[in-house]
Amino acid sequence: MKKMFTFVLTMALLVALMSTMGCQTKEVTSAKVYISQNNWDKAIEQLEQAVQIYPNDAEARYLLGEGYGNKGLWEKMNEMFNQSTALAPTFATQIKNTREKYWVNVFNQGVAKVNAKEGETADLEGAAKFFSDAVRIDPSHIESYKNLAYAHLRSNNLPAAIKAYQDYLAINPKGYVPVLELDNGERLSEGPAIVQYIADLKPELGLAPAAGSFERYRLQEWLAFINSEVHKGFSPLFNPTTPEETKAATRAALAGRLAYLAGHLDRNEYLLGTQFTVADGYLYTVLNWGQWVGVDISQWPSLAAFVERVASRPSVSAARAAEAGKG
Ligand SMILES: N[C@@H](CCC(=O)N[C@@H](CS)C(=O)NCC(=O)O)C(=O)O
Repeated sequence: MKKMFTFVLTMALLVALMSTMGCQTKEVTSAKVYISQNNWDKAIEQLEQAVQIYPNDAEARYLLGEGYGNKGLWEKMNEMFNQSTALAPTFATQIKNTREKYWVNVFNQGVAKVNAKEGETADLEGAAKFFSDAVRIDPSHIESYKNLAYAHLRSNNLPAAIKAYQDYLAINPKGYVPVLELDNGERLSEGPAIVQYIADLKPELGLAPAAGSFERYRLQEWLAFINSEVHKGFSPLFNPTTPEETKAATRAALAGRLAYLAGHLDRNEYLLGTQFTVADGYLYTVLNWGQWVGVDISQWPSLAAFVERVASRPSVSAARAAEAGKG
């Protein structure tokens, strides 16, 4: 009886140990070695065997999804990712990050094809191919549809442009970015609402003053100003159909708003004083647009200094690196 008890206890301990140590099959172990050597063909071979032999191995399905992504097999990638998360949530964060990594990479390649260098012509069909891959990687990413519609439109493929635009409107009927989709499927649009939502997820960081405080209304005052006066002040300059005369008037109106901001930033480090908030992040983003549309920010030294100040924040350089696909 005592012997039996010792045996059961040993087995129970082994099982507990294996689950904490992450018991790994030999196929997954060799796949990881191949991955570290960047030999995805061999890794996929091992992982395909692993999912056959151990259909409930969430890690094998996650890694196989990554392998398929590496080969540009986006549907198979998503199938594996979905199966992995259905089995266990263990790899959910890695899956999210991997999908984002592939999306950023493919989306940026599409953008590079649209934005041809001086003397080159844009490769719009190549761009459309990248943007439709971006849609396949993550159908919830609204920017892919918008850019896909644009690439098709510029290459005069009207039916494809309309289809992409309809898909885009299905996500945000307002027809513009940004839209934030939450894990529960709820969608939130309008930049000022989105950034406040994000700030309130981590109130301890002080990215927005507490809701209900007077300072919170100051923040909203700035967000409204940036949104309707500065952000939307730039919009006609991005539109290739805007006549030059209108563009000149737009730049003049915008200069007035920027001069007002420069006066405030002559006296303050950040919009709300000394504390960096989401309004500064938003302002930094829109001020960066100047270089693309002929608005020279350096004519307002305090604005140029503000841009430098925000850019040198470690979280900002990390975000920019991630956006460029280097994070
Ligand atoms: N009020 C919106 C404005 C967003 C907006 O203007 N987005 C631009 C990109 S920066 C856009 O998607 N424009 C496309 C369009 O208006 O068709 C917000 O705050 O989110």
